[in-house]
Amino acid sequence: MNETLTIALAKGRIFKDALPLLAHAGIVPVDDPETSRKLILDTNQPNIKLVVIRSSDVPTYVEYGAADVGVAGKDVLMEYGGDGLYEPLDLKIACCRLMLAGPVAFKNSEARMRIATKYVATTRRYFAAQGKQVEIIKLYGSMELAPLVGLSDCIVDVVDTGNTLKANGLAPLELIANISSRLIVNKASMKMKHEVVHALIARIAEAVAAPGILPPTALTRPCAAEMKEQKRTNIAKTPK
Ligand code: PRT
Ligand code: MG
Repeated sequence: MNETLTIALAKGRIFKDALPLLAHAGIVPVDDPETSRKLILDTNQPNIKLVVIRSSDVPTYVEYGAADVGVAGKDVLMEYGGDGLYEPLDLKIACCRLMLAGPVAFKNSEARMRIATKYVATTRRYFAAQGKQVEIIKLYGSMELAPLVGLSDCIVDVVDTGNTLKANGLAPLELIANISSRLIVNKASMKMKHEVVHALIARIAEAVAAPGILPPTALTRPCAAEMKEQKRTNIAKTPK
């Protein structure tokens, strides 16, 4: 099996959490992306390379075939949209919740709400489905600052422990989606590199299901099954 395979990953939490899954599939990077300046990392397998890119760029690389396979947060995939990718596997890593959040005393009145977020398309879809008109302000980071300086009423962002919200006097208001990272596959690679891609998916699926391979944090975070059913009323009461 000599086909080459390129896997796109973001450094940081996704890379860290994906490492044990890749290791189970026999793939170990030779370089550490946190210390290396290389953007294409060799692995112990000569035909498998890792490209380390911004997490929001992962779907683009995979859809256009610059990478065969990638790992991306469901938040990023929801925002990216379209059906240009296969998403065969929930990796249950980098779990968090996509939430509407706002000042602790915020009351959602009839007035048109102003929301700061980097998830513009997802936010628009979420409120459109409720028949609500909102004003959306696109930001690229530090969303939590926006309500504090009067830029917006609320924010839509991913929340993990809730500590960042709390530290800024904000509270979770509505759960938009439970988020975990997904394995995504280029459509042509799924056909043309069938054997190697399917073997990889199978090994990684095995690792996700096996006890003791995912780091404990990935399992104890809120994408664990019990949180999936949690209603938004509970969420508002549970800063965690
Ligand atoms: O940081 P950069 O702009 O380069 O890109 P990125 O933010 O997309 O990358 P990264 O590595 O920060 O996140 C990659 C993916 O991890 C996201 O797409 C999510 O699917 C997932 N993830 C899981 C998170 C978090 N948990 C998380 N807590 N992504 C971001 N955060 C941030 C959040 O934006 C907020 O600022 O952490 C802060 C909140 O954390 P708590 O623990 O205080 O609630
Ligand atoms: Mg980040």
